[in-house]
Amino acid sequence: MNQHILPTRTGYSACPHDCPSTCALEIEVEDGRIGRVRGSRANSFTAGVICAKVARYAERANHPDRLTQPLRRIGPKGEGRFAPISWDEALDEIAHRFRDAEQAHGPEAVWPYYYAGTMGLVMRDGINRLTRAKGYSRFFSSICVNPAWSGFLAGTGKLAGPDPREMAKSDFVVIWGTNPVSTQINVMTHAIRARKERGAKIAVVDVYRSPTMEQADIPILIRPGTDGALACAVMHVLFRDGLADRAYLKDFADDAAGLEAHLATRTPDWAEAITGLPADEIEAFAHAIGRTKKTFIRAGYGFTRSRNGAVAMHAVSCIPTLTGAWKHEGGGAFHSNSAIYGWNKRMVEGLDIPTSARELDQSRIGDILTGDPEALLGGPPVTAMLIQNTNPVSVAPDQETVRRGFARNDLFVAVHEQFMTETAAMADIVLPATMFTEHDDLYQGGGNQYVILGPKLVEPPGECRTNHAVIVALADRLGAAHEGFQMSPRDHIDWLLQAKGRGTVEELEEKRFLDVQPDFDTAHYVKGFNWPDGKFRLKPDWAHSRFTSPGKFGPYRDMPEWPDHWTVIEEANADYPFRLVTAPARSFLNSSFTETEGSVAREKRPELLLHPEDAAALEVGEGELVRVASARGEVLLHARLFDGLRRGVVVAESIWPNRAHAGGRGINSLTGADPVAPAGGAALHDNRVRIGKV
Ligand SMILES: Nc1nc2c(c(=O)[nH]1)N[C@H]1C(S)=C(S)[C@@H](COP(=O)(O)OP(=O)(O)OC[C@H]3O[C@@H](n4cnc5c(=O)[nH]c(N)nc54)[C@H](O)[C@@H]3O)O[C@H]1N2
Ligand SMILES: Nc1nc2c(c(=O)[nH]1)N[C@H]1C(S)=C(S)[C@@H](COP(=O)(O)OP(=O)(O)OC[C@H]3O[C@@H](n4cnc5c(=O)[nH]c(N)nc54)[C@H](O)[C@@H]3O)O[C@H]1N2
Ligand code: SF4
Ligand SMILES: [Mo]
Repeated sequence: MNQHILPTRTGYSACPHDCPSTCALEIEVEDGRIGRVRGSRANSFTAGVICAKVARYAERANHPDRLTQPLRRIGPKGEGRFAPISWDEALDEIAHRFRDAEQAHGPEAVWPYYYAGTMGLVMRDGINRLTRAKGYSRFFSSICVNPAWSGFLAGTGKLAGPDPREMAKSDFVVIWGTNPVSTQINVMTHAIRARKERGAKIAVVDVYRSPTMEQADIPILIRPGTDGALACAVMHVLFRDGLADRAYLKDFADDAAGLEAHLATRTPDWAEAITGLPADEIEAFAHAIGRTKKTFIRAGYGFTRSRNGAVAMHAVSCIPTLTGAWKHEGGGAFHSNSAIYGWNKRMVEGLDIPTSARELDQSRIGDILTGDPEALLGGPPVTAMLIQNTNPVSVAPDQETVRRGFARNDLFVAVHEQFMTETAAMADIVLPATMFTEHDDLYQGGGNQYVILGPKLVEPPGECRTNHAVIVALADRLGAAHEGFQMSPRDHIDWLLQAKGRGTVEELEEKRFLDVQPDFDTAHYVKGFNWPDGKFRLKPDWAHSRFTSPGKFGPYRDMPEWPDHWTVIEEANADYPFRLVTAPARSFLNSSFTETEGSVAREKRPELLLHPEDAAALEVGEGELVRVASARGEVLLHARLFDGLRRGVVVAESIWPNRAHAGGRGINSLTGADPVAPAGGAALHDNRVRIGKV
């Protein structure tokens, strides 16, 4: 091949992956391919830093295993044999099978299924336009954010908070139930700035000595699912030792006296018995929080992936209300900025098309595909699917049921993917998808405040097409009408920007990104929280959760009326004496990057972190293969002896494909799909298991 046909240039983009950091990127383009990827210095949140897996993105984008042509299954389902077909044949077949499904059972038999493999607003959400236009079963997204978001909303009333860059101006940074070194590296940039420039201490609350806890000044190591207890004991000490800001509480909280009375029995000793964290460490942690006005709590998703996760998130968000930290620059609690964008999604999602079709729960895909009448909401079976940007046959809980569902011969599945994932391998038709550098899209930061343009920089390999192109082509064949199908991705971006008064796509092209951070008073709730009386809800109204979902989920009627340790978690018992957490692996991103050699080489093999004393009691040695079983399934993992855990707690860093494990079953064979109260979602880190020698 000729070298340097085209000169090297730098393209500007956003990382499209499902990560709160949403980094602004600078990408070298050479000979029509991407090369090195760097974090933008001009973007004050990214601040020139990105994670290692995206820095070596060329490995993923230019990978020889990328899908480049449409395929049709030839062997039996799941065997993995496919033959190339043309795009027209593939699209005709999908349209034909969707029509058949509709004729046999009505439009709700078709279930378009997607998630956040790309976070681009056009490519991710456009599938909903087809769903609405055809009256197909709607998609209730639940797997990731619902416990966290419903928990945060319960107190503040709004999913936003202090500018995440203010962490650098804080005097005490508390990283609670997130592992940013692995999952959102830029949080560390700003936290470490506070340490360097202000001598701030960094506390990390986690259930194992994560790569983030390795860097903490104050490690707070607790048992899984006990954050509510820790938060309550902290607040007990704040009230008891005169560290609560009573003037602030009077103006900005609903019922501080009620909470104080409730917490009287939530002592550090009480919490020690639940969390495993010694009472004196709880006292010291509470005093550090109470005596540092500028305490910034960065609350993550990890600690909410438990059956009591929403209650835990709410309890943590109460802490700055007790201390009044919200009112200080560098103080308060931040979880997500999703409420600050306010896009009009009418064109992208076809929101003006009326539909009363059922909304099926993403996390319960196993129950849905195996015909559970309750999960099907009393409606027809699902017999046809189009899947974009997600890999349920690795990532969905209750994997044994999921795999049985996908094995059904009367289920037609089309998967639009970049790689032959485990879900694509179960499909009837596989369509090759573009990557973010190969299409136009628009991105918003979850953990920051930037709107970023991600323009097409290179031509896709082979016959790859965008999500938008596939949706438009199917709409055409299926007779689905909406203006959004006539628009290009660039038109959609322009429409989204203009509808919100954020200029045009040309203007954004010049600027690359927009900082839409709300002003200080708004971000810090200086004029009150987002309720009619402006008061933070210490006593949340769970029955009227502000989270928009098609109803209430899980045992929401049993939720405690005050912040508490809610015992609904899967406590260990005699049969299943260990608590398992399935924390994300640093070099993978969910199931993405499990296809790149660089990431696999770093992660090595699927392992179970096991306390050496637990290992000794089980007579398990370093590296030995162990059988880990829950009530839902079992998996074989190599034991890695690790003392950064409470005894009785084990961690498996994930998400490896099922097929990467001896025995062919992955970590989600152990996890459950029963919904978390009150807004749904999966308790992926809340599992009781037993461990045995193989
Ligand atoms: N490298 C990498 N980055 C990722 C991802 C990935 O898979 N890999 N996934 C992306 C996605 S989709 C998301 S949503 C975000 C999520 O990012 P985070 O907010 O960081 O959430 P989790 O990754 O689920 O878990 C983070 C930490 O929570 C801890 N944890 C688990 N249970 C408990 C508990 O009960 N209490 C406490 N205090 N801690 C607990 C885990 O041990 C883990 O260290 O990360 C994104 N970034
Ligand atoms: N045990 C356990 N299970 C978990 C978790 C956990 O912590 N533990 N985390 C959960 C969480 S938080 C999440 S969000 C889910 C995420 O799980 P997934 O949704 O499966 O996550 P991703 O790996 O981000 O993306 C899936 C796929 O999208 C594809 N993709 C990317 N861009 C495009 C595109 O433009 N077009 C098309 N058609 N495809 C594209 C990628 O190739 C990838 O295979 O997993 C959940 N499952
Ligand atoms: S830290 Fe997150 S947003 Fe930034 S490059 Fe890595 S995966 Fe993408
Ligand atoms: Mo997620």
